[in-house]
Amino acid sequence: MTERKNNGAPLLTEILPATELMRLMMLIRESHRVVITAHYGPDGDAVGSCLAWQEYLQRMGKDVHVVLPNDYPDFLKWMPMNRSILLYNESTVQAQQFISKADLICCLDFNELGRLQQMGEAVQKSKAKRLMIDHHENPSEDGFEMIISHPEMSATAEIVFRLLYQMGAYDDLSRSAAANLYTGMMCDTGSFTYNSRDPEIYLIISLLMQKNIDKDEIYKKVYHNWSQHKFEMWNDILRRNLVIVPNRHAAYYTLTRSQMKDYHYIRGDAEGLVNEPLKIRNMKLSVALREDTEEDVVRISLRSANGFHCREMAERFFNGGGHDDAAGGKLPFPMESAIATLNEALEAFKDELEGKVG
Ligand SMILES: [Mn+2]
Repeated sequence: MTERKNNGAPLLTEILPATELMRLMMLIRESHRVVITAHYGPDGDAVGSCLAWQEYLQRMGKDVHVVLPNDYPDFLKWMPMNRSILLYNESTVQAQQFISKADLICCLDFNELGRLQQMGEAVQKSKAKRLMIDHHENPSEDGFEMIISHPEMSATAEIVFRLLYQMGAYDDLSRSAAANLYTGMMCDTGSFTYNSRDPEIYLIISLLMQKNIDKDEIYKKVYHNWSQHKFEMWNDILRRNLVIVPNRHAAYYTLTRSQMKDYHYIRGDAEGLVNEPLKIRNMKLSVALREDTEEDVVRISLRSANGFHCREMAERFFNGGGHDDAAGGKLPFPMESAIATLNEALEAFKDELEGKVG
């Protein structure tokens, strides 16, 4: 097989027009000390895109630190280079130093500084220029030197790959960075089962696999890595806590701190559970109401299908937002009032929910 170079005719549609590409490359060239960050409650896409972007900037000779607002799930702790990540809530002083000395802060996988929670203030105070690379709808224009926003893309990792590819950095991309990018795309698409219709995604996967990543092993590490407690918790919640509202094609469940304690809950244990009720035929909406383990809030996760889009509900009722079919938000304690708010939301959207399945 001949070696593939990306300096010939492009295989992928270019993500940036030439002028924007120049702007990005100038922004990188002019910076020396870079902080890369992602949203609070980092997921596979957040971690994977930060780490791959870090590798590129390091190769460009920059002094780079990935600083995340708080910890990420244990099932991602095998990811190459993840040990270099600094957590703002645990190493605040050191993190603040990196942030205040940075001349460029790259904000990956989120669309407004509020999504950094406590870390947002430090980022706001820093004199560094800010670059957003993200795929959430409606990016805030405020406070960013440059915004690379592509809500139509599967994951921030896909955007990062396309940027690297267009900048001619594919040949130097390491196996580790390829694994991180693959993990990001896999996690944000439920292993390429949603938000993944663009044929070029599979071209990208092919290009990543040519870096010798083991995609089957990555799947196993992320998804078949459960503790027995987690398995039991999922079964019990679905059996005891799940409420199905058949005429509304909706389902919801609660998860309280005391239940989490019973199941030796660790961060990430409930991730993905909210997708389960959508396996019921014609289901349009699934909602999880989970007491946060760190803040006094009830975190709401929404997933939708069959023609209903949950984002507007997240915005109007749960102080949140997100994608059309995967959104989230939060409400103050207690759980009972969160359930009451959910019932109001179900009532407000009843025409769409009760209507014909799309
Ligand atoms: Mn993402």
